[in-house]
Amino acid sequence: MSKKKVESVNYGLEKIFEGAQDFLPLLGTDYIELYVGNAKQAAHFYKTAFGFKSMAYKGLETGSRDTVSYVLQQDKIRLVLTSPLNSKEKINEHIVKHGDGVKVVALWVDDARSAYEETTKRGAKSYMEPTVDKDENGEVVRAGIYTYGETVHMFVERKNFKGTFLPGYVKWESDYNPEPVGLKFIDHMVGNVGWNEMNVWVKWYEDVMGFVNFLSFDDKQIHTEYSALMSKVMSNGNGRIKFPINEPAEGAKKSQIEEYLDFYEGPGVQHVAVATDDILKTVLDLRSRGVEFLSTPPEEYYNAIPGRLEEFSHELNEDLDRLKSLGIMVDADEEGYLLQIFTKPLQDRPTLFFEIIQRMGAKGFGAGNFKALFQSIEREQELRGTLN
Ligand code: TYF
Ligand code: FE
Repeated sequence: MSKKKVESVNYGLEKIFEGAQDFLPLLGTDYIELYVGNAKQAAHFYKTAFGFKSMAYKGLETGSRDTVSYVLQQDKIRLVLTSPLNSKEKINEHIVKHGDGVKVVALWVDDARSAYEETTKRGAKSYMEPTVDKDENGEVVRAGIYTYGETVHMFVERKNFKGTFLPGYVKWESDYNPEPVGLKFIDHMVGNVGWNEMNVWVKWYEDVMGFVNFLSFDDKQIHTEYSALMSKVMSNGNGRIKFPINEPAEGAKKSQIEEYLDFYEGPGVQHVAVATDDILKTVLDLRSRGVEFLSTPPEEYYNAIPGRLEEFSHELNEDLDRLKSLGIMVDADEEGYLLQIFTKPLQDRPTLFFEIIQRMGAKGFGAGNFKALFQSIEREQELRGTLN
């Protein structure tokens, strides 16, 4: 099984490299923007709990009359928290329908006009035509297309800009600067889509974005005694951007994906996975700051770990008892192992959550942990009365 996974990894990326040219070269994730009910308080939460730093701001003081945005940063990760300042602003509709959630997954490009043209001519629905914002620090070109639900990919070209974040923002200096927790960059971002829609979006990422299907998990692999889902991981040509896409599958009880779709009222971003190179420290810090994680897998799960690592002849650098005491999970494949843990939802609706991941050579998504993970999620669903 793992053998097959590795082959599909190589096949996918080679297909792109052999191809004439990547029509959508992506340099990385630029930022993630959440629409939230109270950006000021959300910014305080992401600083205090997750160790993000104040970076940039726009709002009434900078002449932005209708919206306010706080930009936070930790290493390569930029998080933008945006709220409306009056009832007429369109953002209200998004918040009323979806609650707090990810509106924009912005991608860093060298040429935003070309990215927009190449994707819209392949069928992408436009969100924003190429737009140039300027100030004394230069200019940024941005253009946006819709992906699943009301979620948007914004292409950001910032090669002629030296300022803070984007034109129109001021540097946000704060006297309150909690220590970072060691989050480095975004490893992947997962979308939940509707029943039987996974392959529609797989095709969309192939046709419109030039991505390839890098890994697949069907409901025979991803299920517990109660619920099931299917997932396909899409990757861009250089492998920097990975977007798994989930759809619910029929099970004895309600799939966690269906619960998400009910509460988000449609497709959207389910989780953002952030990489650390010291997950023991990161999770200890996060827990001490009040971040809540899904329940720790049972004894039997941890008893099986040494065998799983031995199967692939990997030696665990971390102390298993410490991993267990923090609830961190371990998965292994031919190439190495990975360590991961999942937060509870970060707002009252059971929608968006974070994953903390440390890759020790493994390129997978923790398939060996799916069962234990989904059982932890089901324990939460049970408490919420949403398993039926
Ligand atoms: O991104 C992934 O595929 C893993 C596993 O609802 C996962 O993090 C898959 C589905 C899900 C939660 C986690
Ligand atoms: Fe993940």
